Amino acid sequence: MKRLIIVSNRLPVKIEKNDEKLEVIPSAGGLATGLKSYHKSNNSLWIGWPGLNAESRKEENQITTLLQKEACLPVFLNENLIENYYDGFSNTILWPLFHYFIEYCKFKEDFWQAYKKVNEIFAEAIIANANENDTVWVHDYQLMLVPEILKRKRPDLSIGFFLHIPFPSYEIIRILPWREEILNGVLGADLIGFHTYDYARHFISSVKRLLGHDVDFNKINLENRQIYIDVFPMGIDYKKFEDKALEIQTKPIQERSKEHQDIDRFLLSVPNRKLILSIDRLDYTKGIPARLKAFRHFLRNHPEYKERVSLIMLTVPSRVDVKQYQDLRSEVEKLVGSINGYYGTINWNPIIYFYRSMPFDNLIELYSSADIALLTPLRDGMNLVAKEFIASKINHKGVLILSEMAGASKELGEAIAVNPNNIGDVSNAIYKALIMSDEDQKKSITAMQDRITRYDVYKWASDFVEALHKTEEKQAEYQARKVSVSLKTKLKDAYENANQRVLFLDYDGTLQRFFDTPKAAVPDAELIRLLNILANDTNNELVLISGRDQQTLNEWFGDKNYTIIAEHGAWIKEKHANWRERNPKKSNWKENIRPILESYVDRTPGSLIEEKTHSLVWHYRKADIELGVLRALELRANVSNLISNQDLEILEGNKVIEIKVSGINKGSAAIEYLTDKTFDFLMAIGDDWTDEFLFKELPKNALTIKVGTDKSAAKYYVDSYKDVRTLLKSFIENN
Ligand code: GDG
Repeated sequence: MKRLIIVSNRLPVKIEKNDEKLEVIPSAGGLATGLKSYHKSNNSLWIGWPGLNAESRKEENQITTLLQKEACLPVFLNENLIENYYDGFSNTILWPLFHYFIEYCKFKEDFWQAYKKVNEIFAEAIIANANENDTVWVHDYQLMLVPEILKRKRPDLSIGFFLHIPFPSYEIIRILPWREEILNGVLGADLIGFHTYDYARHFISSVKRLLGHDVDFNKINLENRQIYIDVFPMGIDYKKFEDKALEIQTKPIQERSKEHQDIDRFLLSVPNRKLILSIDRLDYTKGIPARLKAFRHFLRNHPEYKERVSLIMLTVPSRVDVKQYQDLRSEVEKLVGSINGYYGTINWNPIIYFYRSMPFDNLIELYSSADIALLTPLRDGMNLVAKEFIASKINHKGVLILSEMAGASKELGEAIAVNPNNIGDVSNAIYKALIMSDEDQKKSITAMQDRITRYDVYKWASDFVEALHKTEEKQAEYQARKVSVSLKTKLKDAYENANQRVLFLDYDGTLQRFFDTPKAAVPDAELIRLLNILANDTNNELVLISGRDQQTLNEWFGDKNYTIIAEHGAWIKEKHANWRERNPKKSNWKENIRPILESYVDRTPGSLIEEKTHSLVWHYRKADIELGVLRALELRANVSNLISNQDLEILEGNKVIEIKVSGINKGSAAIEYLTDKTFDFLMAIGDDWTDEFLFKELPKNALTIKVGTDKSAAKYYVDSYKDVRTLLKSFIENN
């Protein structure tokens, strides 16, 4: 049976050594808390670092045995690797960069080497434990190279990757010295998931710009595979929070925990006292100093709230060995001290500060008792605390103030959204939250609860895994139609057994690779030799059928004994005959369209116009890819208005927009060519959608082959022009 293997830097539990005794303790952090519940109920295996450096082989074995009970498998890393891979590359390069804290990045080669090494170690551990066709789900920024290593070594595995932190804009990722390696690493996956559309769009844009891959909406077309990109906003274990909140609230007062009773007493000691809560790891991305300054601004501007409102701030120690985190702690503690010192009274501390983590029950007590959650990260992949606060509000009272820089803000539209950098804005939001009516609180809390209860962590995880299986099916369908070794033999047999063969071959992208400018794609000697041998066989008719202009094709192949169909069928030169225009039509339509295309050339650096007898073509292969696509859309809309009453049409090819006289296409040209001819072997090969006319119009028994991974009417697929050449070569080789 197929099994799911979850892979992340940390396991959902960590091993600690207390008094020489090994103990299993739940891990903190968003990924671990979120996915743990799904893992438990799905019979999966979780591979990750156990959080402790084993001192001996014996200890490693003990840890492995302890973790087996949790369906976990440890990856052991030594101290030096952890320092360079985790503290180093992951947390002083990728983490700050992806959260737009460029000034915190330290680009060090040693870090990179360790990151590569650890990713290899993880991949090896997966390979050693994965059965054939298992599903592997790799998590987060520490393991971005793992998908590529796995795909290379174990192509049978179905691989998903999910990034829990933001994916930054192209302008940021391009700074990274190892940007191509990181992107290629992730592209080993079959499905890549992000929390929000913005992150997905940044990723796609970086892949297009830095690697030059073709992207078709949310699908990246590599030469031999398709990779899907999608958005899966991570949810929480809603029921767990709701049930615990219910249990806590219905507990008789005397049975409540000491902490809970303290909170109750604190709130009751002053009439209408309010509690604001913030919970985060102590991390510079969470915007803690700015939040404190905003609270100070609020206290200054609203003295009427003296002794009536307190901010409980739980900051959980994190990455304590990294200097920026140590500096941040000092800054936060200084600010807390100065605010309490200035505004506090004998009976009241405006800020109640904790620097530690708390047991789950205490966390829920805080969530349920707080009137307001103030969550103001400067950047945050999602922010699960926001969702947990909402889920714990079983009495529908409470207000969420949420940074618009947190991924969660996309789903929690009813929260008070703030720009965390705008201290006045946050201070106003606090006031607004304090005076919000019960009715309004209920309305927004209920709306948010409805949403996050539906898309909880189980739904999130099962949606991802299901989408990954669907990708597998799509890949399988593509692979099934791919010209395999056995199919190649069948095609060769059919070729050899036939006496009257017709081969329709497109040129660019089919027989030849793409170049920056169309003129540069001159046929090489090897190709000419191959085509000549095919054409010289008296049983063959070789038809070059291309969108290219007639002059160039004539220059390149005019003296050969091939039939040439140029400009998508506007011109034909049958073997040994002269060129003939198929659908002569004279008009001055170009004079109206050319200036428009010229304006696009002016505004889109790198693009150019090509003129053919019956068409004008705008090429944007060399332009900035995103601008090119945008302009192509614009141009299409512009021109379609203009040509609506004329006998013209727009064709969109591979990085080209062609405006041409209508009714002329490769399909009709091929059919006309075949009239009165007999044949017992018909093959057509092409790469873009102008070739689809050909695939659709040819008789049913034609062997149609598409180059590339796009959806096609062709019967079979090959990956690239190289495979086309290999296939054709196999026809003329004697075995
Ligand atoms: C990363 C991304 C993304 C916190 N303090 C205690 C405690 N927690 C739990 C919370 C929550 C989790 O830790 C924190 O999750 P976040 O999502 O807020 O933040 P990160 O750890 O930075 O997580 C983040 C997440 O991955 C998931 O994709 O949302 O953007 O940065 O579950 O409840 N739990 C306990 N005691 C504490 O003191 N028991």
